[in-house]
Amino acid sequence: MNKKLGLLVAFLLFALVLVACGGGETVTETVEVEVTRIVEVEVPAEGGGAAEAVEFAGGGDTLAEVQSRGQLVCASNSAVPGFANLEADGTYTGFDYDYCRVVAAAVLGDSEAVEVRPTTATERFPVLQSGEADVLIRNTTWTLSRDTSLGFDFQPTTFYDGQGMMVRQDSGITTLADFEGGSVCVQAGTTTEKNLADVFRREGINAETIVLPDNPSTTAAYDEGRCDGLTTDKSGLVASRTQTNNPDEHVILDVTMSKEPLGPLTRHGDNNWGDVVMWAVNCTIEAEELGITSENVDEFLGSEDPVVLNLLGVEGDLAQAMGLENDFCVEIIRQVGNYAEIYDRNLGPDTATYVPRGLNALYTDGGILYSPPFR
Ligand SMILES: N[C@@H](CCC(=O)N[C@@H](CS)C(=O)NCC(=O)O)C(=O)O
Repeated sequence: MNKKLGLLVAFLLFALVLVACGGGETVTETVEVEVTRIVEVEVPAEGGGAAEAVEFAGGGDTLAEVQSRGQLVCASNSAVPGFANLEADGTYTGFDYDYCRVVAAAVLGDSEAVEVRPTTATERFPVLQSGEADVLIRNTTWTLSRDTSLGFDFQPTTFYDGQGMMVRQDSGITTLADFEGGSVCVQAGTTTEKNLADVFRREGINAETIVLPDNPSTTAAYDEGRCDGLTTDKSGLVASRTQTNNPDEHVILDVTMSKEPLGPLTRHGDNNWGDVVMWAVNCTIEAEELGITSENVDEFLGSEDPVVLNLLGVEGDLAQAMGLENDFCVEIIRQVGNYAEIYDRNLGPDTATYVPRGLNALYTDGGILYSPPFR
């Protein structure tokens, strides 16, 4: 381990210990801020600038590592039903988890070759930075500072979200202004925490913010009545509502406090691995647009449409430039499905975590999902 990497790991461990020893249920700004400092302050102290920070955060050849290991280590979530949830039988389910499977299908031809590394909001960035995981797929918002000073690359947004607010139906709260003199539960290490402070400041609302370390404790604190409202991404609120004692007693206000584009992250500096994850995601979106599903993908192999033949690798050798098999997209669709199949399985009308497609519809259906060409 070189000196810089050693220093980084030491600081990250120190930061994690700080969090673990944070004491009590209520914490203030923790690891994300610590990590930001580590990356921004420690690297220049070693004599580098922005480019050094990127190298420091880890380039490498993740594709080769995953292929030789035969398994993808995917940093994700374990407590957000619909997105990434550890079930009672020890298996994972969810939209984000399915995107871990998409990457494994693309790279290894086996969507089940995934080891999930569950992370809280505060743990997720050190886990990817240190190389403990190959990719982070966990309701993580694409922001400038995460993209730059934290040393990541954001791959295509898989879920366009926005921050919302949940309240008890009988609370009488219908707008953010009604929080004057009230309180809100929020999870540490999230964009949520910062957006809330910004919105309340902008609107001149004086309310107490109770910051908790993870999703279960944040939802439980709200459910026990310690706060008047619970705020996170709207998708997260749908998940959290299922975790309350009486979901029907809670409503999600018709308020959107921010933009939260959620998608996979890779380490900055490993461009080829970033391309692999990017085109694996794009495959699912393009397949939906072309009407290719896990059920009919084999029929499409005999298509006469050159666009389909390129996507499925029947013609051309597009994927070889990334070090993948030409049929990587066939494996994704066959084993995991196209975007709509993944969405409906986890967030569709027949699930307990139903979220209307909204912005996440294809651009041809009034949404903003759009894959660049497989050309
Ligand atoms: N998208 C926001 C929030 C993401 C986030 O961490 N949300 C919480 C609340 S839904 C969560 O996933 N918690 C899971 C956990 O701590 O186990 C971000 O990137 O900061």
